[in-house]
Amino acid sequence: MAKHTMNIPADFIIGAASSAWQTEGWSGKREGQDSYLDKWYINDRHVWHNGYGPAGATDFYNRCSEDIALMKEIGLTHYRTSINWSRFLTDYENVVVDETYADYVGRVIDELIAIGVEPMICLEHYELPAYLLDKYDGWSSKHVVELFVKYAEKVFERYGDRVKHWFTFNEPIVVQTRVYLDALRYPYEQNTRKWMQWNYNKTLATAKCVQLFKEKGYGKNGAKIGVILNPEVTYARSSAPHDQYAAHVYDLFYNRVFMDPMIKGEYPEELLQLMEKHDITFEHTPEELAIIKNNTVDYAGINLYYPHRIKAQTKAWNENVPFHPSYYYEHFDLPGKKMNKSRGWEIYPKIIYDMGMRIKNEYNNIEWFISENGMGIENEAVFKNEEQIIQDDYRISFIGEHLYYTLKAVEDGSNCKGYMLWAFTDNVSPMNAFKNRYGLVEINLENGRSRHLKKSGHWYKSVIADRSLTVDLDEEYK
Ligand code: BGP
Repeated sequence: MAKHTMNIPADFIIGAASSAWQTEGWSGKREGQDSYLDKWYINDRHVWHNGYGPAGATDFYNRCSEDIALMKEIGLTHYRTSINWSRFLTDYENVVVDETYADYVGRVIDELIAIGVEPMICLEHYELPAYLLDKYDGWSSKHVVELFVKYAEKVFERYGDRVKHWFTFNEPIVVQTRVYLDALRYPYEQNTRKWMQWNYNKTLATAKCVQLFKEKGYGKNGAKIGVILNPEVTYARSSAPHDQYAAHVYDLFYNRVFMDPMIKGEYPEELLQLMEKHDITFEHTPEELAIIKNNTVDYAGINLYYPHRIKAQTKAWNENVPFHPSYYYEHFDLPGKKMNKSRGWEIYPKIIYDMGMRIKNEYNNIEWFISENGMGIENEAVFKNEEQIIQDDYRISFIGEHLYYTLKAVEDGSNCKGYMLWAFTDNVSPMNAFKNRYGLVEINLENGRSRHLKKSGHWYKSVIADRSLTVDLDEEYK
């Protein structure tokens, strides 16, 4: 173990993130305003840990002022959340705004600004209206792309004068990967071609929102529009060509499928060929590709949690099973890896540095920041001290090491502007609900969802105040 101290640049963001559906709860939600997630929860409550889900969440809808006061206490510079598309409108076709919900969003934004916390707003964090899934098959439909852009316009009109950080989607690949590629979630349909169409339509929707944002001059006051992506830092098991190729293909299907068109304006030729070969090419027009080309994002938030280790696929493909990218790869289980056993994710902080260098070298050193990174731990109550404060030293080490590698990437020239923790308070995860806790602030479910700073909350506060990070590292990666 060696101690390292790093200075944190004055303008470097140290914030925390969350989303609408994972915090708000259903208070005030009207009939017909279910999101896709609400519907999944309603249909399949048994898969949600201990029955908790979006219904109660953290009750942020009623307790936002309390949470914002805690943000002030910690001194966050930025806070990201989403606007719940399914609740922002009462009529998705004619984009009729729900004034009660819109007032609440405005209040959250104003209260954040008033205490010096910069709001960062995502237009979608999986909150696709269930109505649009039922009626148009969700993001399969170009009509839904148009409705999303109309919704975005309503949002920009309302809050564009004060919000400086906009994002179209959080992790646009996730819903369709779980639902249509791997059929792990409601409505359990395996359809690789549909997966690819959703991927494409979300890229198109992002480009159209960027276009609108520019045309209407919402960037004039220094505001920016980007996207939050979750590229998987991918390492091949070995240097052998077959493993290297497997990791390369994995990277094309899961990372470059969004990073290339959204940041560089074009799909990788090799990915287009693979899609052609496996008959999963998305429906598109030359005009749409031109919109994508001319409307890349201003910057990107990158969510990074753990590395992905890949080896070549060795089993023969069952011809009766439709194509899946795992035709080319298998996951590789690295012996001796450090684990967060609660979540089942490997801990390897250098992913942040490696991503930083990749963005610098392969993505025009575009402005970016860590938009999510964090550690979900089960049964945190056992770590309470006599004063009932959770002593989450494991989280302090986790954040410290990851922040260290973020700052190291900055030092080595990557255009990284910040680090945002997932999450500000404990909140609801898809299926895992409140099982794994991520927050700087505990939500005590046994005590009316009362809020309590954890040790990490106090530590984060001192890091922000001192603008300096001191961390013990297992080893120095060079
Ligand atoms: C990211 C999502 C978040 C959050 C986080 C933690 O992928 O953007 O919404 O949930 O992961 O993962 P999980 O909740 O599955 O433990």
